[in-house]
Amino acid sequence: MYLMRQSWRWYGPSDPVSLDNIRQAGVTDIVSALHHIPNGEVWTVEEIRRRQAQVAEKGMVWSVVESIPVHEHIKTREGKYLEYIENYKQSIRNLAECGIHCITYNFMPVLDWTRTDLSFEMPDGSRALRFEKAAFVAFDLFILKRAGAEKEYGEEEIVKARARFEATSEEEKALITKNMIAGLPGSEESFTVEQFRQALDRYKEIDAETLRSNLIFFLSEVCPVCEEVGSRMVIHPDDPPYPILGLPRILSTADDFRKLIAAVPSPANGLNLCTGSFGVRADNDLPAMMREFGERIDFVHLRATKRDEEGNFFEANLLEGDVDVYEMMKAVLEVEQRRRFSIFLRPDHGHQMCDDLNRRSNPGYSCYGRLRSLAELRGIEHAIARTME
Ligand code: CS2
Ligand code: MN
Repeated sequence: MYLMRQSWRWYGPSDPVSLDNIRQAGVTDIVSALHHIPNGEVWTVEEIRRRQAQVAEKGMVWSVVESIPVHEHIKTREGKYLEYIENYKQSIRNLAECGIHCITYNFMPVLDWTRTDLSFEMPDGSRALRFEKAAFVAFDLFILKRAGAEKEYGEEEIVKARARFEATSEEEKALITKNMIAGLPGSEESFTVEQFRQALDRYKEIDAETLRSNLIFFLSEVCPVCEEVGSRMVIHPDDPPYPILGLPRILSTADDFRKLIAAVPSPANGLNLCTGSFGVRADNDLPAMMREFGERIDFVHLRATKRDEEGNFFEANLLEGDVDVYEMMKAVLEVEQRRRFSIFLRPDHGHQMCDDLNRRSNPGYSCYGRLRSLAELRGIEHAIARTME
């Protein structure tokens, strides 16, 4: 049987969760990135080997890169984008030389994932990440004061956002601002409000079709290199999976990925199916996407969000959200047997729980919370696999 490769994101030596702990969770494969190398620069073989050795010393393998960040100039196709693409190719070659062939990236303008609350208290006392619509709209309209923003919201949304803003302390406003733009770990960028406005401005003339064609250009450059060295680029979906702050979005639905394959059919053009990100939209059928795109999915993020009619969502306990984890795992197992390939699968964000609550951790990347998810995933996989024997 082909079972998942039990994977875990480790930010490197500064990650508060140690490799010793990770190993005890049953993890075999590490997902990591060289976060200390500035966006756009080449990852040298020497730096890659250093990280690999740290992981190998603890009996695991660095198998997946998450992510080589795509420089903003590549997304907007301006400035030194050609040079950054060449550097990207070189990083792909260097990684392949070290035996690492699965490369995650995203093509979200300016921000990686976005949440208003990084410490939302659940009824059981654990803490989750949350996107609160009214707080988000209040940030956009009354803190960022983005020109034209009010045209993008309904009347009722604006009324709610104003009430939310007026009832919010200065301290909490500062916190929401920080959560929105101070850069989450792995996003590599961090802004002041003024810098953030400027960053958004660079996308004024870039609509979704332009952004998509910039992605297609980027892929048509790097995919041939991947094919040469046997690697695959797996794109992470937009989070949340719809336009925000006037920014275009191009990887929020199954159809978005269909378009991408039609434009760049190379087998190196792959998908990182993140159920937490895609799952925020009720119209994304995740197991169906797994089955349809399975040949191109080498890496899966398992996480479940819970949404409501107002557009809020929070990251729920794995088995209590909107994602049908059982159906999803079945689809993963089917694809694995069909392909004769073990997919890298990691718990995405987890709650802060137990001793996580007494420690600092990267938002979403606590130890116990993810351990709980991984344990549940292994149980589900085990049970399904037994019925398939
Ligand atoms: C991650 C993303 O924490 C997360 O949600 O899945 O930050 C992901 O690493 C990037 O979008 C991939 O480029
Ligand atoms: Mn994800």
